[in-house]
Amino acid sequence: MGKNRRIKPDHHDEWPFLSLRDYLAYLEKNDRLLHIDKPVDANLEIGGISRKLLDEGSDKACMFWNTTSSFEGYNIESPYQVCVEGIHRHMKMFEDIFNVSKKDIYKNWFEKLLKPIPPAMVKDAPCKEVVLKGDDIDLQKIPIERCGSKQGGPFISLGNCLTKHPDMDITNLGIYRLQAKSKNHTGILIVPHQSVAAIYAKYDVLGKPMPMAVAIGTDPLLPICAAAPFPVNLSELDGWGSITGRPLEMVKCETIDISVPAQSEYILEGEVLQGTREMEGPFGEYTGFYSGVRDLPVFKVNCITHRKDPIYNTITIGKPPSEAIFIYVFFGNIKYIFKHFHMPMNPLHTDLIR
Ligand SMILES: Cc1cc2nc3c(=O)[nH]c(=O)nc-3n(C[C@H](O)[C@H](O)[C@H](O)COP(=O)(O)O)c2cc1C
Ligand SMILES: [Mn+2]
Repeated sequence: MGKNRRIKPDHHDEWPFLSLRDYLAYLEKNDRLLHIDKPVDANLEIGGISRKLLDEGSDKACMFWNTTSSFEGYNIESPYQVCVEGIHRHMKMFEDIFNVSKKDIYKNWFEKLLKPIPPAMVKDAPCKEVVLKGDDIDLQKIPIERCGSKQGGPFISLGNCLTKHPDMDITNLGIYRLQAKSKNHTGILIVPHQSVAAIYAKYDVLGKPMPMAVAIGTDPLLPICAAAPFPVNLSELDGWGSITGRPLEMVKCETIDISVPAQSEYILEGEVLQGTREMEGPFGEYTGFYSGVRDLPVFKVNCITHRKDPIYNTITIGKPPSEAIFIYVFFGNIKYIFKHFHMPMNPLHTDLIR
């Protein structure tokens, strides 16, 4: 490594990572970024490679420079072919992202969280280099992965979804899977105990769709904050600030009253409709079992903004261990709680304590 590096960091190639590229540059510097130039199909092949790397216990992330589409009969053209997976593949990565050793990770988190740092608005936002509206919106151009052979279609697996309760000036952040169904709409799974479910229900009472922005390809800490069980009155974005010791840079959306992380690779803007349901699934869950097909709400995409040369970020979900489980159980089912209740460390149990 060294002279042949392909990733240019946005700020620096060390902690705190302020963008995906800062982190990828750090991994590359440490010879922990694999590059694959051959065409790789987002339909099952990314998932297959991910499975192999997980089975080998790899601590490397994987860049695919020439991804082909999960959508039948569809080709992905420049500049959309680039995709990375595996940025949370190994415990070592969590140590890197928090800049503490494994044994201090939870202590560090709880101590720092006592001093939340809210985001700061900026004007200069890489995520706005390209703005697409109307007919130019096409989710099928993005290498959205289909990672299970019985999976009902391609799913956006690491979308950082930002919403706002109509009565509170607090931005909520969570990861909810989005099955890409057409150029401009996806399904969304909103599990009833999530904060987003309360927000969606409140918009329903008001008879309005729920505005939502989805940030894809962010710094690696953001999805961890998104998956952590924050109370409704504390924004995950302030939690990000507490860990890094600086405010997260945000910029206003084009079409909705929500702000998004400025350093993101892609932003989807739109609304989750009320009174509409479509079949979603099957999906290979993080428990290792397939969910069935069911009627779920719809996310209509009204604007896509992205960098000039965007990097899509995916994670392969499915039979544990998987990257999804690493992120989800990291704070959701802290192992101390399992110990306390004498429960085995099994993903099937995570929902019991949430
Ligand atoms: C990879 C991944 C996928 C997830 N998919 C979903 C999902 O489809 N629906 C859901 O409700 N929660 C999902 N979660 C869990 C939520 O992101 C998590 O519980 C979060 O704390 C919810 O945030 P909220 O309470 O602010 O809405 C997922 C987590 C991860 C890491
Ligand atoms: Mn929340």
